[in-house]
Amino acid sequence: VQDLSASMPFNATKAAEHGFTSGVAPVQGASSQPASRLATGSTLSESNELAKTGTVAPEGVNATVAPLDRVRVDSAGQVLTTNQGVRIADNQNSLKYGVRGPALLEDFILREKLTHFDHERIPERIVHARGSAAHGYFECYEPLSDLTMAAPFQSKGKVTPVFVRFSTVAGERGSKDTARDVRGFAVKFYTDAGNWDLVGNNMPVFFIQDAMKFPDLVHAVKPEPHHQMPQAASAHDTFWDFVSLMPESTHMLMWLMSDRALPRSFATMQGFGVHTYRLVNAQGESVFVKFHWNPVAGTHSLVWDEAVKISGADPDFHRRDLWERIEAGAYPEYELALQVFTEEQAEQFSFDILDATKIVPEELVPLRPVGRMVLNRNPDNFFAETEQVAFCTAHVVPGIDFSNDPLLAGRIHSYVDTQISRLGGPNFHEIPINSPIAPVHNNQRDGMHRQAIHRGRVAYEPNSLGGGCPFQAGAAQQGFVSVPARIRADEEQGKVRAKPEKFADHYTQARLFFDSQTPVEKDHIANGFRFELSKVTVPAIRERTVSMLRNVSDELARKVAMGLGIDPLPEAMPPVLANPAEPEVTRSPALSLLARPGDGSLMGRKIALLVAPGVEGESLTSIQAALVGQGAVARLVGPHIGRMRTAGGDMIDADASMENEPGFLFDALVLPDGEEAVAALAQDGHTGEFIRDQFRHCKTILALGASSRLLAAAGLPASMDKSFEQGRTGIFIFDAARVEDAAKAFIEGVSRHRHFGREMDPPMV
Ligand code: HDD
Repeated sequence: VQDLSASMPFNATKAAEHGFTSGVAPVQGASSQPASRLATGSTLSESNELAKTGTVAPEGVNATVAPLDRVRVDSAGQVLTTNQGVRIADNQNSLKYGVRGPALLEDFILREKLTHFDHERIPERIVHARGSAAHGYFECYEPLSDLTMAAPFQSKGKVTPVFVRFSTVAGERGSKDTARDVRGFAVKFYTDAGNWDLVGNNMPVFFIQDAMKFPDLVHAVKPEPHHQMPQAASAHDTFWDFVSLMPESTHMLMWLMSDRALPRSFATMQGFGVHTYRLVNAQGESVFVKFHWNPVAGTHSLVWDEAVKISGADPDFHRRDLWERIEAGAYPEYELALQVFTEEQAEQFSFDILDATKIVPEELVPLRPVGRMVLNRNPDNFFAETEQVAFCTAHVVPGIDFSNDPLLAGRIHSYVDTQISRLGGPNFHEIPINSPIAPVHNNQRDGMHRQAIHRGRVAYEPNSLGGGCPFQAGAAQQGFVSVPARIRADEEQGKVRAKPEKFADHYTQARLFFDSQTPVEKDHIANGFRFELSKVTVPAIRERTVSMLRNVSDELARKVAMGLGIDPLPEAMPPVLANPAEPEVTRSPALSLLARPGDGSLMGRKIALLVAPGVEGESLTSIQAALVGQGAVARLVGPHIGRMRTAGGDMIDADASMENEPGFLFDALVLPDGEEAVAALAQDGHTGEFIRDQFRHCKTILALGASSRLLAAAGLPASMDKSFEQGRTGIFIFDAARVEDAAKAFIEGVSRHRHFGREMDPPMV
């Protein structure tokens, strides 16, 4: 074996395969630990097995991190090369015949660079194109082996690495985060028995009942084909044309028009598996299950006017929030809860558990918390991880199985299929973010971009030449065995294209949802319909939707009709099912967003402290310290960024300006004391906008000392004056000398998120 000169580029990964054992530091940063695949196993996933199986992941340590080291590249201190490892002498000029002469075809360095660039984009996801993701772990509370053999649930404290991608549905990859839309909530569990993807949404029901209608739904909601408008919005003719002809979408429309469609952040929304799945134990016994993710920070949403403004000032609002929370250690956390019920119970329900437009009310089957998920690490590279991650509902592990939900059946096909074109071939499971930690051995071979180098001559089974390997696991060795009878089949029916009768009850649960909302939430739902339908240009579609709403609530239908100038109220759309079964539950308080206020913590909340030259420094820094102490992000926002002098002569540094971070980007506002600063702020038109937006969006405002003048100058209604002092409206006025009391009252106000008592429609301010 010839010795490699220390001055030569050297790649330990490759060299080790050829028997070299020594050399200088590798060219690729990732290979600083010699990572010969042959040394550890014959497949990518195998080399990964032990490190990625997180038996223990102490808080702050992420078990998915280490195994990805084999593909991480860090170019610090490295020389520039081509993809073939050839060092590049000049990265500024193409090769020419004379400085003013023609460029030469033989310039392989230029051609490699441009060719690669030309192919840097891959097709975006047909839906859920806009997304953001994070690494984390799932920790099991108690063994659930009586219910399921699924690996993440086998022992108390068991930790399974996860990668979670949140998304909007309709918008393109570069669209805004704060569109009114469903949010995807897709979790990839890297279990030691293979990958399990729980591909859910932040709403527990769906628009349609059968996968046959999915392309129609998506074509209706996407920008209209002739002019490609509107982007990331359902407020247009084709969407409302379709859904108003599909009464099964009514229940989902209630959720979509509610504030659920405008989450404040990914950390403050629920997630749902939507379909009924099955849990299967080692004895092959199975029960039905619904999956729920509940955010520890509570559910919290934006209001529409705020969402519209945010989408202009910061289209990356949710992506930024997720990234910043994780960088700051305010890790998004969710509790996983299950609704478990038997087939016999399901048969008694007034609704069909195979119908994805129905929930199982929590009052009927309570939630059972089974573990928690913490997102504690941002991806290194958006494309490699967030873009290339491939979720598939077909990815289940022993212990999890499907129900006969016809929507789920279509999904089981669709996700794998879409990855093949999106990720360029059938080997997308070998992309590092997708590769399981469980070893992969089978006789599938070749295809685009194959990474594994399969050894030997056997790629078939049965075989004797390979010793019969890889061999079938069978049930005894945790091979996946489908639950034999998924639900009692009606043998007399044979093949049909039809639906069970209960699927035709389109309104009972829509009514349950609407009736379970607080008055504020009901108003927001009506306003959501009003806004969306006001963008519909065809009057018949608006009227048809109102006639559909009459089957849910006349109160709602009337409000919407009034907002659209529809008079008289149209007749109710004739229901498909004249006499639906009596529902078990007619009010479910758990369906209100306000039912889950969370732990009241200020972790991750963004609070603006307005500053200007001459600001009273002491009270300001004391409030700031109190907020930071609660985990809030307290930013000094001035007429400009940078340094300014306080009344006491100290220097402070403004993090943001009112121009670059307007008021609606913050969860709450502190106005400072200091005559000179207040005078300066009063001169700046941004101050009034800042205060008015905070007021209109019902956020907590604290005015210290002289700054109470700014509230009046901003034109807040005089009727509010009396309640300011008591803080009933979430507006607090304090003398700067009482800064400790002020901080206490303000923090309590912020923990309540919003003060809808001062909401007005139309807004007075
Ligand atoms: Fe879907 C993506 C969730 C119905 C077909 N879907 C996708 C994603 C989520 C969901 C979260 C993004 C995953 C990611 O972050 O990469 N989809 C749902 C839920 C549904 C649902 C909760 C109803 C219960 N979807 C659904 C149906 C079909 C699809 C009925 C087709 C028959 N969905 C897809 C897809 C996507 C997708 C076209 C686009 C990109 C991808 O899969 O990877 O295959």
